[in-house]
Amino acid sequence: MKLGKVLIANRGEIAVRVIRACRDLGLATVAVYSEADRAALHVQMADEAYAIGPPPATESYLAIDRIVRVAKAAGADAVHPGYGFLAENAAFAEACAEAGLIFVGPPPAAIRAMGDKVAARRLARSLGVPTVPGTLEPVTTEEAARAAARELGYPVMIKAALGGGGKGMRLVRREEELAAALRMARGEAGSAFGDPSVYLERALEEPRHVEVQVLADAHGRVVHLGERECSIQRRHQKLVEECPSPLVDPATRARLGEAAVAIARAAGYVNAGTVEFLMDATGRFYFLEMNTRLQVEHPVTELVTGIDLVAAQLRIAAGEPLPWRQEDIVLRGAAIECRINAEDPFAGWLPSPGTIRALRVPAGPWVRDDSGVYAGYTVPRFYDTLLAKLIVWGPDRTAAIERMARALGEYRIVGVRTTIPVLERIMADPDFRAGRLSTAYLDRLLPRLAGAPGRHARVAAVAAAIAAYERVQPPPAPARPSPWRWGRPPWRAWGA
Ligand code: MV4
Repeated sequence: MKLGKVLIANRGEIAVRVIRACRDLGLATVAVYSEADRAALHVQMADEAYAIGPPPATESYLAIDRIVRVAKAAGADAVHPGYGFLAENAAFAEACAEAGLIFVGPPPAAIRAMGDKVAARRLARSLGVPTVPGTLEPVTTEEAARAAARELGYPVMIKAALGGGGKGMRLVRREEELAAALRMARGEAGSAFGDPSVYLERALEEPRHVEVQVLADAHGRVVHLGERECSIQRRHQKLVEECPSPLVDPATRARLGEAAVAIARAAGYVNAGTVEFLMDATGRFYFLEMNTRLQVEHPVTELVTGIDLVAAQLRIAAGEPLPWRQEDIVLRGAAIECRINAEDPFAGWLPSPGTIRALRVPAGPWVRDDSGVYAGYTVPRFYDTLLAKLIVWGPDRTAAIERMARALGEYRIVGVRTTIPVLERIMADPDFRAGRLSTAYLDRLLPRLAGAPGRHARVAAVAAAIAAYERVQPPPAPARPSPWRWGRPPWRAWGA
C-alpha cells in the first residue's frame, strides 16, 4: 500500500466508516472537525484530529483551503471526501492534487463531466444507453420550453443542468403551468448551483430508482457490482435501500451493468461511482445521472458482493489494479439498509437534535450498524440528521426483511426522535414485502401512519408509573413466567 496517512474531510457515520477501512489497511487517520463537533465520534476514533472552523459547513467542512492546509500540516498523503460536502467538488479534487495530496475519488475532469447532467445525457446517448426522452441542450426561453414540451408530450420534468438528486426539479402537467415552473426552476438552479440552466425530460409516471455501483482502476479496468433499489424516498431523501433490486432479473442486471460500465469508461472514470437509472413499470431502464462519489447506501452492495468499497477506493487511489474481472463479482443473498435519522416523522419530519440519553444498538448475526453517535452524544443542529445506518444481510430478501424487523425492534434511542417507527412500519408492509415499490410508495404509506404516537405516550406514562411504584415496592417473584414478557412488546404494536 502506497498510502500512509489519510485525512477524512467529513463527519458523522461516513467519517467513522472511512477511519475503519483505513485502520483495516494499516493507514493512519486524520479527522477534521467544526466547533460543533469537538466531541464527535469521528474525532475520538481518528489517530489525530484538528479543528477547522465554526459550526456552519461553509466555514468548516466546505472550506477547501483550511482542509488542504491541515492535510499538509499533518503529513497526510491522501484525502477521502466521504459523501456530501466536498465529495463532488472538482475544485477540491484539483486543490488536493496541486498540494501534492491524493484525492480518494475520481479525476476532476470526470467530476465536471458528470456534474453537467445535459452533457452526461448526451454521452449516454452516444453510447447507445437509453435516456429519458428530453432535450439535449439547456432551454432558456419560454418559447423553446413550450416547443420542447409539446414534442415530448406532457407531463414533463424541468431539471437543473447542474442539479441532481432532485434539487431544482419541477413536474409540469399542463402547458399553462410551464412558464411559471420554468421561472421557478431557473431561479432555484441559479441560487443552488450558480447556473440557471435547465433542461426538459418527459416525466415517467411512478418510476423506480435503480442505481449501479461501479469500480474503475487507474489501469483501465472497470467492473460493476450489481444494482441497488432506492425507490423508498421522501423528498429525495432515501429511507430504505436494498441490494439486489427485487425487480431486476439477471438479464436486465447484465444490461444495466454493461450500460453503467460503458458510461464510466467513456467518462474516463476512476474510483467508486454510481450510475443512476429510472425504471418504468415495464422494466425498461433509462440513464439519469452518474454520482461521482461513494454513496450513503454503499454497505448493501458490500454485504452482497463481499467487497469493501472504501478499501477498494483507497487501493485504487494508491494506484493498485482491481483484482477482479466482471465474472469474479458474484451477488449472494440480499441486503437492506435503513437510515436512522434524528427526525420526528410524527411532527412533520422536523429535525430532532439533542442529547442521546440512552442507546441500545442491535447486533447479532449479519447485522451491521454504521453509526456516528454514542450514548451521551449531543446531535448538533448544523448538519444533516443521519445518525446511523442499520444494514442486514439474509440468504434471500424475505429473510433480510425479517432480520431487519428484528434488528429495528432491538434499537433504543432515548433523547432524540428518530425515523425508526416508520422503518418498522415499512418492514411490516405487505406492499414492501411483495416488492411493490415505486417513487409513490411512501405517499401511499405515510398517511396511514398518523395518530400512533399519542397512544405510545400514554403507554409510556403508564409504564413509567408502574416502574416508579415498583422501585418503592418491588413486586413478588411470579409463580410462573408472566405472559406479558413473551412475544412482540406491546409498545411496538401499530394501529388501534
Ligand atoms: C424523474 C422522474 C420522472 N420522470 N425524471 C428524482 C431524483 C432525481 N435524481 C430524479 N428524480 C426523478 N426524475 C423523469 N423524467 C421522477 C423522479 C423522482 C424520483 C425518482 C426516483 C426516486 C424517487 C423519486 C421521487 C420523486 C421524483
